[in-house]
Formats: sequence, C-alpha cells, structure tokens
Amino acid sequence: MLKSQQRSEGASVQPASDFDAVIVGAGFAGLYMLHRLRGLGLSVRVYEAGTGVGGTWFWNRYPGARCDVDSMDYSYSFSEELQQEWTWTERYPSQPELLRYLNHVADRFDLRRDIQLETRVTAAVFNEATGRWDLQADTGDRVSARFCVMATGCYSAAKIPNIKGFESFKGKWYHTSHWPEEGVDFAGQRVGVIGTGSSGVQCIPIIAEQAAELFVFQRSPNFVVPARNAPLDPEFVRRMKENYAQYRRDARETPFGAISDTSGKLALQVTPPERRLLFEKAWKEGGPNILITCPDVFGSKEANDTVVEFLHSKIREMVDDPAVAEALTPTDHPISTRRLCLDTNYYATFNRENVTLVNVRTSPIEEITPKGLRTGVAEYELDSIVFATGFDTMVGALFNLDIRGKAGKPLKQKWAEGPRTYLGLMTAGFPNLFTVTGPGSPSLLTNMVLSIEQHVDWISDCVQYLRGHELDLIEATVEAEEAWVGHVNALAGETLFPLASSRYWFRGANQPPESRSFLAYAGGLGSYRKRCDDIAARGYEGFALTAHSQRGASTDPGARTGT
Ligand code: N01
Repeated sequence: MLKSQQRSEGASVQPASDFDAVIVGAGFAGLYMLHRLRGLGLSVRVYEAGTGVGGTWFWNRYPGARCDVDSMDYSYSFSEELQQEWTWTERYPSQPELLRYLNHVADRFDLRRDIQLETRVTAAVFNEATGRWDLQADTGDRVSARFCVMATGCYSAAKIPNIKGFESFKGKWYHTSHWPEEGVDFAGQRVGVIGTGSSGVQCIPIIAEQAAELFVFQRSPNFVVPARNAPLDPEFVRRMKENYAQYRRDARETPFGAISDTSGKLALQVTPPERRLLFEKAWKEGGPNILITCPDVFGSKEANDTVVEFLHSKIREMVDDPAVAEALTPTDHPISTRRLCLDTNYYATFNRENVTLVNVRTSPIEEITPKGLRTGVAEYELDSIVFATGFDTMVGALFNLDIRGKAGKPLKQKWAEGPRTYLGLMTAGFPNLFTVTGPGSPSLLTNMVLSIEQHVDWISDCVQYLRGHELDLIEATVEAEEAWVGHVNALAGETLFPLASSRYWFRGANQPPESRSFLAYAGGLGSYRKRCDDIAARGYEGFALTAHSQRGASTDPGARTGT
C-alpha cells in the first residue's frame, strides 16, 4: 500500500499520482478549496502537515486561544444549510470550538477522503515540458498536478527569535503556535513569556493563574481592549439566522467582511466630552468596535490620537503601579496599524503579586542561559519559556517549501526584496500557482473567512473558465503585477500604516521606501472583490491565458495586460 493511502483519513483514496489540482493545507482555505474544485469534477488531493484538519486552529492551541472576530462572522458563508445547522456558543469562538467546527465541515462535505494528513509538501516545481506542477512531500510522495493552490495560511511559519544560548536552556520551551496537544501544566513553575501580541495577550492571564511566578518580557506594548466574550444569547442567534443569507451578502461588500457599529460621527467633529462618551460606549461593549466608532480614526492621525489618549487613560486606571502602567502604554504607533488585541484580564494580570513585567526594549534579552534568560540588567531563572513571538507573516509558509516557477526560478529569489503578486492571487513566472489570501490581497486586514471564500470562489471560477475555453495555463503578466504592487503600496500610503514600524507590514526593508511591498490590500474587501470580478469579466485582464500546446506562442488567445 502506498504511504499516501495509509495516511489518508478516508477509505477511497485514489492511487493516482496525477491530479487536476493539489492543495497545500487543510485549514479554512484548503477545506473550502477542495469542496469547490471537487464540485467542478476535478481530481484533487489536499496535503496537510498536521495530524488533523484545521490549519491555524489546529496548531494554535495555547491557553486562551480564541479568535478576535465574532463567531457568526468568522465562519463559512458559502452554505446556508451549514450556517443554519451550526450553532456557536460564544461571542468569540475559542480554538477548541473552531476546531470542532472545521472537523464538522470536513465530515459534512465528505472532504476527508481527499485529504492526506501528516504530509508536508517540501517542493513544488513547475515543469515547463508538461505544463504541470511536480510536488514532493516529506513522506516521499511525488505527485503532479495541473493546478497548485497554496492554502498555507498567513500565520503558519512560527518565528522563534535567534537568541544566543538558546540550545543551552535546560528547562522546557514552547511556541504558542505549536502548543502540545495534551496541554502544559505550569503549576509551581517560574515561567517567562516573550512577546505581547495577540497570542501573548491571550495566554499571559491564564499562565499567570497557574504559574508560581510569571515574567513577561515585553519589547513593544500593544493596544489592548476588553473582548467581553460571553455566551451567545439564543435569541440573538435566532435573529441572526433568520437573516443570515442577507447579512452575509451585505457583509461581503463591506471593507472588513462583517457589519459593525459605527457612530457615524467623526472624532474631530464632536466635543471632547461627547467623544469620550462614544469611546466609553465602545469600551463597555468590548471588541474592536472602538476602532470604527469614529471612522476618521483610520485616516487622520489627529483623530487617531483621540482614541489613543482614551486608551492610555484606561491603562492608567487599570494598572496599580504607575511605572508598570507606563511601560504597558503603547506610544510608538497609531492604533489600528498593528493588530488590536482583545483581552480578558490582561492589564489586571499585572497587578498580581506573581507577575513581573520586564521591559526588553530598554534592556534587551542578551542571552538564554541553561537556567533561564539574561537581559542587559538581570538574570531570570525560569523553568519554562513561552515564545509568543508570532509568525513570518504570509510569506514564511510559502518560503518553507521550495517553490520554483518557469526556468526553475525559486519563489524565494523572486521575492527576495518582498513579495510581488497580482491581486495577491498569482505571481508572474509561476503559472497555475494560486495563493489563497496571498500578499497583496485584503486577507489579514479583514475577516479572514470571507476573504478566503472570495479567493476560493475566484480561483474556482477561473479554473472553470480555463476548462470551458480549452485553456490550461494562466499566469499573471509582469506589467499587471508591477501595477498591482504599486497600487497596493499607494493605498497603504493613504493610511496610517506607514507610521507603524515597517517590520510589521512592509517587506523589503533594505529597499527605498517606494520599493517596499506592503503586505495587504488596504482598500477593503468589498472594493477588492469588485476589482477581481471585473478583471475576470474582462477575460482575466492582466493574465496571460494559454493552451499548453501554445505555450510561448505570441498569439496567446487570452493574453491581457495592465490593471
Ligand atoms: O504575534 P505578533 P502573535 N524579543 O507578531 C515579540 C493573529 N492572532 O502570535 O512587537 C522580544 O503579533 C514582538 O515584539 P515587537 C493576529 O492577527 C489572532 O501574538 O516585535 N520580543 C511581539 O510583541 C496577530 O496579529 C488572535 O517588538 C519579541 C510578539 O513577540 C497574529 O496572529 C490570536 C522578539 C509577537 O507578536 C500574530 O500574533 C492570536 C524578541 N526577539 C494571534 N521577537 C486572535 O484572533 C518577537 N517579539 C485573537
């Protein structure tokens, strides 16, 4: 029996090693992509490195892991039956509930028979002779496919800082995104958490309750607002479900992919007391609404400063020690230019006797020692270190594979100074290789599930179009790609993102600012969707479409350029 058959979840695995499409990853994107492509009658194989489906929500099992988008938004909208039959229990879905949901989806749509688990794709090489992708996995599997879809996720390549002495540490260490399935018991331990982004903010309060002592090593404070997570009111769920289809249609056209409350008032056009009331209301409601209460907060630094000031005052109210409060106060970026963190008891945690905030911006971590960790001013003895240090966003997961396009050119080489894509869906020189929520698409700036659905639908329609027109290959043109990268950068330039440290959103730090790539499309999901649809309607403008036999011919039937 082939290894691929042993490892597959289902019974009827095809022995074939040639597929119409291979999908890498079985998270939200991979599962829906499989469903759509199989629906077109394609032979499809999904490869997934994990022992189960779920992607991000399979791997990120750290204590307190929870999504920061409302459950009823952060779920598939493609099937009315699915959204009617599944009932979320909490305002924000926890990681275990999300994993149950994704497993339910895999069963409900009979997806498992085409998913091969515990298989990490290590190489994907475009074969110019066959016009197909040749893929290799760490299991020894070798397959070929006409289409290759990277559903590898934006947050799957964990970043572990390269700190001197790391190997010498005698205690245990963990990264939030690769948490042991059986959990970790920190009782009685001295624990260090490095990192205070969304993952750190969620796990720190829980680890603080378990550990004897907790040291939080913070380099940059983030804005943190209360999640106010709670069980969902059955009456609210019933009402949402009554209009779910219409709600989703409307949500798809919004910039974020969900309908949120805004006061409709501009922060700079109301009096300070009225503004404070608006922010207090959003604070009490919890969640990210404080960002959109006054829409000018996204575009005007002066308006943004008013929310920042409000949140600074909240930190001072909640944290007993003024020096700790000051250290927790973000002053180096406008709110919304880094992911707003949602918390449950984050600031209050720093009032606990057993919690110490260590400012590693003023005294950086110098070394990990056999017994713990040393900064410029002190040594901390630790039993465990938790790295909540995030990911090589978007690009890392693609770079973890050896992807080579035409003339054997590695993707890593093409993107050495930052990713370059057309629509975030394809990159020139890599025909038939799609990236779901790739760099240059709205992705992380939106409700990911609706962004994923939009990409998957577009890719499926594109594949159907190619088949209907007896074409085999689609490739972004260099001109369209250049124009798109410029457009994405220009949009980012109209926002406050450039005021945040460039390492978060820009790639190509060695380049002059105008040549850096902003990672996401900041124009909103609704307008992006329209743009993608228009491009498709114009015969896939900006893409070259060919039959394999016509490759290289100057008479590409569907070749289009420009955006
Ligand atoms: O990672 P991050 P994350 N020494 O990159 C610090 C999503 N998410 O896993 O800011 C010391 O945000 C780093 O410091 P600095 C969400 O979209 C969502 O928390 O680089 N510190 C930072 O504090 C989010 O954006 C949810 O100065 C070091 C932290 O590590 C994304 O995932 C939950 C360091 C990394 O923060 C990633 O979030 C969780 C070093 N050498 C995640 N290196 C929800 O849905 C890094 N840091 C709620």
